[in-house]
Parts: sequence; C-alpha cells; structure tokens
Amino acid sequence: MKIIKKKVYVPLAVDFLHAGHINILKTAKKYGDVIVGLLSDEAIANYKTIPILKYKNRELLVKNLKYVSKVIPQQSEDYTFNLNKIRPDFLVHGDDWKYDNRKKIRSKVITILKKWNGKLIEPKYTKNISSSKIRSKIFEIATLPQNRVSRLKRLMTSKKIVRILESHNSLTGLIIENLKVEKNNIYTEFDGMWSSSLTDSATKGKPDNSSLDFSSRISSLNDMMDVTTKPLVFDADNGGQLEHLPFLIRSLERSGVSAIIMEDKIGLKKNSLFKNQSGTQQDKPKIFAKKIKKICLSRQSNDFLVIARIESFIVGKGLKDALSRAVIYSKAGADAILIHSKEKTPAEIFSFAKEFKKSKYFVPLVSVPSTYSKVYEKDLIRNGFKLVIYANQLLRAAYPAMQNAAKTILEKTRAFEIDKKIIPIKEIINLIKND
Ligand code: SPV
Ligand code: MG
Repeated sequence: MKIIKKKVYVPLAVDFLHAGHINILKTAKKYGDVIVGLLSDEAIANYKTIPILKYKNRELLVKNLKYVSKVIPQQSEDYTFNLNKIRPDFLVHGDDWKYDNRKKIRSKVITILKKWNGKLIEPKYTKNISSSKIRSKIFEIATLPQNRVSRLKRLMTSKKIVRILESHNSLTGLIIENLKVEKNNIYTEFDGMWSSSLTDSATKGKPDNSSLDFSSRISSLNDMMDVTTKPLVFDADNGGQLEHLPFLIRSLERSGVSAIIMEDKIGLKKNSLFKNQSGTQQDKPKIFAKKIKKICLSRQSNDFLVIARIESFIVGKGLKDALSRAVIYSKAGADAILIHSKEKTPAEIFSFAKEFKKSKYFVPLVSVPSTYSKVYEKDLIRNGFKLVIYANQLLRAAYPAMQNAAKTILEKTRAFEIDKKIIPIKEIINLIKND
C-alpha cells in the first residue's frame, strides 16, 4: 500500500542561510514532505529590497538541503495562488509575522488553509543570530563587482520603478545605502546611486564641461563603492572618443558599476539645464549609435546596461527627432532610453513615451525630474518609465547648509550660535561605523 505523505508548505526568501531557516525546515519535516515556496525577486520587491543573491542561486542553496523535497517559486507576496495549487496539509512559518506588518497576509493564509482543513504551524522565531557577522558577510558578497553590476538589471525587472539618487561622495553614498522610510507599513528606500557629472565636478570646484576626466570620476565613485552595496549608474557625458570606450567600460565593470548613461551631444560639453543652449550640438544619430554598439561589444557582462540619453528636447528639436533617435539607439543595442527635458512639466517626455511605446523597438525609459520636480513616481510608472534619477538634490541641500554655518561663525565671531543647528560630533562619529 502506498503511503501518501502529508504536504508541508514553507515560504522562504533565503538570501543567506542561517540557523533560523534550518530550525523552520527541521520542524516542517516532522509533519511531512517539505515544499519550499521560494519568494521571487518580484515578490520580495513589494515589501523590501531584492535579495543579494539571484533567484537561481537561492534556489540552489535551498534545493540541496536534506529537509527539502521540492522548491517552487512563489511569485507574489500573496500566498493564494501557490496554496490553491498545492493544497498543503500544513504551512510552517516563524511566529514573527503575528506581530509585524504581515498580520493581514497571515490571516488570509489561515482562511485559505481552512478550505481543506490545512493547519498553520508557527515555530518560535529564532533570535540572536549574530546579525553583525551576517551583515559583514552580506557586505562582502554584495560588493563583489559581479553581484553589484547585475543588481540594477534585476531591480528593473522586479520593481515598478527603480529610484536612484545623486551621490557625490562616500557620505552621500551612505545616506542612500541606509535610509529607509516607512509609510503605510511599506518600507521605501533608494535603490542606488547616480554618479553625476554635474555634482561630482561641482564638489571639486570645477564646471560641468568634462574638465574632470574619467580617471577622477572613477576615483570618486570607487570611494563610494568602498562603503556601499547598492548599484551605481555612471553619467559618462557623451562617452568621449569611440576608440577609448572599451577601456572606460572595462574600468567601470571592474569597479562594479551597473550602467553607463551616455548623451548624444558633441563638442565642448555644457550642462543640459542651462537656459542658453546656443553652441550645443547633438551628435548624428548613426555616429552615436556606433558608440552604443561599441559598448555592447566591449562589455563583459550583458547585465551591465547601456542607457542612451536623448537631448533633442534640450536643444529645441521636437518629438519627431527624439523618436527617430530612440529607434536608432534601441536598434544599436541600448538597454534603456533617457529622454531628457528641462521643462517645468513632464508633458513632453510623456508625449514621447506614449509614441515610443507603440514601437517594436521600445525599451524601458529613464527620467531625470530636476525641473519638472512636481511629478510623482506613480505618474512616471503609468507613463512607461522604469528608472527615475534624482540627479542633484543632495548637493543642493548640503551647500546652503554649509554656507550658512560658515557665515554664522564669521558674523558671530564664535561657533556657539551654529552649534544648535548642526549635529553633535558624536553623531558624526557614530555615522561611520568601523566594525
Ligand atoms: C548630471 O547630473 O550631471 C546630469 C543631469 O547629467 S543634468 O544636470 O540634467 O544634465
Ligand atoms: Mg551630467
């Protein structure tokens, strides 16, 4: 007689394996055959940032554990689909979800299980796993260039919109790395850093006209890479000489950069937000396309993204020019298109998106809402944008604060008055952990 074993469903994310996972799986095994519902990047992106390890690697870890019979993907944070498909006799989950923002999901699971008399087993959550050891291990894994490079592409395929903020030094990199804001039980954070030619140059007291060469730009970004794990998008101006591009790409990939953004301009560079763009010249689309192709051929990994930035609206050309360029750049291999604008509203970039969406050469769109800053991310998403770059806000915030501190000391001939408006030294020391 064939004994039908009970089915036990265990949902897991498993970015790195620890004793808590083993405790859960060991308990689950006592009830029958363990089927792990491994949360996909998309499922996890709904409530926190995606794991460091790719799905395939996480699957490999879990599949080879002796307590596990089978691993299937759980594509959403909601359990309904998998539970109805498997109809497990038991579901095992740590009891921590009783107390946090997953309460609602938990009660829905209980209701579904009731349909076939399934039971929820909740072992006590394993505390006191050495989180600092785990944190430093994660840091090591996450900062390996091959893991960091691919992270942006993974974020773009698993999130509705990827949110990037300008970073001009290690300290701003740390803000982007660590800041989390909770709203309606959902944690939001920045997904990565923008190495801006404008703010990197300004920080070094130089104009945004490529006077900072690529070696200085790479040295600045390496400082940020030393202390962060999140992906970085590199502003390469017009990319420089076609023949030099392979060397630039090699250096960027070696540093762990995830994407290059290259603008279709030639001649002495002028920042696109300047009102007067006389003298600014756009490159011929076919010539610029050659640069895109060159990068595609020279990159080591297809996870390193080439983003073509169209300046048609900046130089006063219209939608037609922008659209024809978008098709040419996409055919040449661009993974995404940044359609730049210095208007006060997103109307022109939205009309571009609407038309470009109809093309079979459509690729994800990138927005830099510096002048049309009233736009909400939800509107960008609705219009087909996948990446938003807040390109200069941290430097703009820091500069007046520092200017004011300096001015106050001069005016008062002492530092006491400004003391109340600036953070204590202790906080600066704590900010930089050295464990
Ligand atoms: C930058 O931040 O350097 C950019 C965006 O390229 S913009 O300043 O709008 O040109
Ligand atoms: Mg720039």
